[in-house]
Amino acid sequence: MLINSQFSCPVLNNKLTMTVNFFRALICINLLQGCYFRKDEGTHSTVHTSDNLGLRKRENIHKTLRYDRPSYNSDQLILDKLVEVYEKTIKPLEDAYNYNDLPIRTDMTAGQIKAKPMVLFLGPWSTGKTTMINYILDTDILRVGAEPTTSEFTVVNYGEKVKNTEGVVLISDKKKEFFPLEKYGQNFMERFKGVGLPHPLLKKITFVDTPGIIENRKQQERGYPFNEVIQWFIDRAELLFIVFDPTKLDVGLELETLFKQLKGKESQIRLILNKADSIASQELMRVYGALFWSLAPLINVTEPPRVYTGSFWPYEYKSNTNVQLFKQEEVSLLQDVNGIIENRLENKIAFVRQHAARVRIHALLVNEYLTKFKEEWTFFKDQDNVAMHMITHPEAYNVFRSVQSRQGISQFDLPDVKTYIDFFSKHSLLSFETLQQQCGYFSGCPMDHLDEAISIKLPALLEKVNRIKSSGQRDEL
Ligand SMILES: Nc1nc2c(ncn2[C@@H]2O[C@H](COP(=O)(O)OP(=O)(O)OP(=O)(O)O)[C@@H](O)[C@H]2O)c(=O)[nH]1
Ligand SMILES: [Mg+2]
Repeated sequence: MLINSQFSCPVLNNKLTMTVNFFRALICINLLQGCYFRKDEGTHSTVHTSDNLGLRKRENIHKTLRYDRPSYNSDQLILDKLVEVYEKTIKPLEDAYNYNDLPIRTDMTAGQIKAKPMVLFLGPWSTGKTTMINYILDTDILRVGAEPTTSEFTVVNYGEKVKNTEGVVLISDKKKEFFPLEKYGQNFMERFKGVGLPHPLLKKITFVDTPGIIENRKQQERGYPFNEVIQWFIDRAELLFIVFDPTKLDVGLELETLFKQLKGKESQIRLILNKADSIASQELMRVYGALFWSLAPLINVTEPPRVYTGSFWPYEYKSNTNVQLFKQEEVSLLQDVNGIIENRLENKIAFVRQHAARVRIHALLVNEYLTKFKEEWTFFKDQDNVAMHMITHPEAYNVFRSVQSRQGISQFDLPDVKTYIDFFSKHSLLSFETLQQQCGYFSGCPMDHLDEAISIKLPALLEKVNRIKSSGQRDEL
């Protein structure tokens, strides 16, 4: 790698020869500045500005992110246990009621449970999403540019050396987290890729870069279901950075669609007002207000999302700007990244529990349709007609209301009628068994197992995580 790469270190700004690079590497290591490899100039679009700014120091990043954090044996055991709970108590009902064929979300696999936490970068085009990933990882391997640049969903993962991987390869391993993306077809596969980098942070976390949103272009024109793919990543990401450029805040229909898709993930969203040193402080305040004003109707929570203001690229801050604030904001943002590494197990347990609750609602609903069908159908009525009427008019049979009142489920957690019209067009209502029919003398009832997982097993696992963490007795791997 040394032969093809130019070594770049933030503390030393000039281009030097290979020999000199070797010494720079030593100096960098000594200074604990952490130096990673930049590809040769010319093989990527450069991000140098006409201002010819120098490179900034990276102590903040290194100090905050603590790359030397160990991995623990007990973490692996907890994840194994979580997979076991999923496979024994949730999956049987998923399979019995074809949960994965619901038009709304979310598939789950052992690979996803064991996957590293994911940080997803979203937002309008050319706001600096890719530059930000390059900056955090001290590389310039990902292509950036002033025009719409990223056209692929790009997974940035750990690799012993710099390596590009095609989407088909990422998707082909059934045991890995990206396998379910196969369903989005060949066109998407061509717009999906992986980049491996030898950066220690990537042993703990995965970054996913996304194509920027372009307001005057319909996302459908991309040749694959862009919004569904985005939703897949949104559902799985532990942290979502939505990046804005203060010089071009255009909040239009496409961004509005994106915010609708973020429903339920509000606590994991961070808005980033990037390139903040490219405008004067007073103007920045105005833009900050405008951003909130435009986004307020799109975000349905009482607590406003956290906005980070800064300039997340490797060049020095412009003079006469609020450098101190930007540096503090950068530390806070990196602490959020730290947080999802620290809370990986808790988040995974919550993710599986939320999934279990959705599978439960689905199973209860299908069971309710079936029960009502059995009450309604008599020998003299046509089965298909009765089923069809029930599916298209569930309100006439109190299907949703019964589930809601008997099971204490919030109205907002119930899918809509249309979802089930779609679902039953794929699977005949009469092809399913009721929950009761699935109970076995020795094996018990699948719904009881699921309830036990939600109310006992998963909370117990969470408690165990807290106990292990607070005891401080964790075996390093
Ligand atoms: N002044 C300034 N410019 C930046 C900053 N970050 C990125 N840029 C520039 O903004 C342009 C777009 O950067 P990208 O990283 O390609 O933006 P992106 O959001 O990934 O764009 P798409 O992939 O098209 O969605 C490039 O010319 C960058 O050099 C920053 O913090 N300050
Ligand atoms: Mg990009």
